[in-house]
Amino acid sequence: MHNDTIVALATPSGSGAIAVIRLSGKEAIAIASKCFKSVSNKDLEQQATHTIHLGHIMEDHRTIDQVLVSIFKDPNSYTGENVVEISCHGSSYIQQEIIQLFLRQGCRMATAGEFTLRAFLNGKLDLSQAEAVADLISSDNEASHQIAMQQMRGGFSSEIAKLREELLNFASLIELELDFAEEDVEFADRTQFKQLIERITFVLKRLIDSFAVGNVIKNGIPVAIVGEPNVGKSTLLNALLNEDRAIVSEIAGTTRDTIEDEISIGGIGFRFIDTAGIRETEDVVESIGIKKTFEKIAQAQVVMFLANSIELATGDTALKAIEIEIEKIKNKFPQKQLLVILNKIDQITDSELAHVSNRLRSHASTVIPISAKTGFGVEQLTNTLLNLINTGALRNNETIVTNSRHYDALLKAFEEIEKVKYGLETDLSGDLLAIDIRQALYHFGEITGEITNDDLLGNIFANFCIGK
Ligand SMILES: Nc1nc2c(ncn2[C@@H]2O[C@H](COP(=O)(O)OP(=O)(O)OP(=O)(O)O)[C@@H](O)[C@H]2O)c(=O)[nH]1
Ligand SMILES: [Mg+2]
Repeated sequence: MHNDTIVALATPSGSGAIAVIRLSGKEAIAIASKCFKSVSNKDLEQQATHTIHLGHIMEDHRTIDQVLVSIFKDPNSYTGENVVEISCHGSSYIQQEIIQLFLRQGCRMATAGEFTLRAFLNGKLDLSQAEAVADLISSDNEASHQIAMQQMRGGFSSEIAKLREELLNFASLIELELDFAEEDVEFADRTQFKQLIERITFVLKRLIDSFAVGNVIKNGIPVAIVGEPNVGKSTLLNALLNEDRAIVSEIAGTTRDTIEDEISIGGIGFRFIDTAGIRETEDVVESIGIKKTFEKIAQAQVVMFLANSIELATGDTALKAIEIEIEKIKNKFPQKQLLVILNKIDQITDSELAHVSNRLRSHASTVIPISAKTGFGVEQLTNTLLNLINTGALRNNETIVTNSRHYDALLKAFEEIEKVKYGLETDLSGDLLAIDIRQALYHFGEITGEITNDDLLGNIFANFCIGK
């Protein structure tokens, strides 16, 4: 149990209409009460839990602000300790004055994530739920929000905890057999045990596979926009983002550095990367930009290759050159999902368009005609993007792993379970089997926090903001 009382600003720093300052610890209510004068002369310490009180924060006879104070009593609070939340006016000056006052009254400044750490240590949340709190705060689109909420409700950790318990049961039975080694008895039913291992393998596999989707959703799907100079890459970026983010001009080589921005489409975060047009050039700055373009393609999951349909409609030479370019990208980045986009179709005839797209379809499975300038076809493009991303698991509300620490522990648990499985098939002696089971249990425990150490906790909570 922590003896000190911590204080921090829970709302973002800077000024706003209202700010919330939070205290947690044994003395939280007592300390707040010393600095608070209720309008109806109530003594805070005598008030019931989950009540709100209007009054003033005072230092001696000086009034700092008029505030609302909410109190939550141990154990019915976020941290499981006495908690006081003070809603004050949101000037940075007032926030600082109040916090300083509480520090003088014996509070300590909270470290990053310390409120949630205390909630974990007091059994209010398990570790993966605590981590979901951080994800929830940073979620900025529907998909990442949905995943964080699900994890916070405990969906994924309760599944793991249940399997861990069943496994623990078998571990104890097998260890019990060891005590009766002379009698050669079998307490742990091997058939049932094998079935459990099958089930665990299935669940672990599904969770491990979900990480690919989860990771992408959490960080936004990187989409590189590439193509020759002047084909309209920056115009398309602006159309996708719905704002004038990149400079557009008729001069080839306008974009020299990469420009990135994120936007949520259909609830999924996409990170579009506008790149410098690829061409042979003597210009040093431009060639650095082009080198960067290739690096960006390497990082992207989807490559949108833009071509200027006006040029392609002029004849075979231009078409052949583009076909070679497309093949080059396919060879260089065979793993990437490639979309070929025919831009500027507002300037060509329908029959020209039919001819050009037919030719390019033999090189790429998806060819999308658009006019970045008028916005024609951009919606079809975003729909195609959404369909490319396998979000089936998300739509089916399945558990998705987004945290690399969990992923790591799941992989290790999987490895150990495979050993147990092999041990069962080869009639491995009980003592060796028990060791592998214990190892698997260890990695399960790492996820939910049954097994922790200070370094691990320090690492996890250091990524939180102060005041959470
Ligand atoms: N008619 C027409 N013009 C377009 C279209 N899209 C872009 N343009 C024009 O093409 C020119 C080049 O557009 P940008 O978006 O700057 O091209 P870019 O590919 O980013 O060029 P770099 O940055 O130089 O590689 C500009 O004059 C645009 O207005 C389109 O769909 N139709
Ligand atoms: Mg550009």
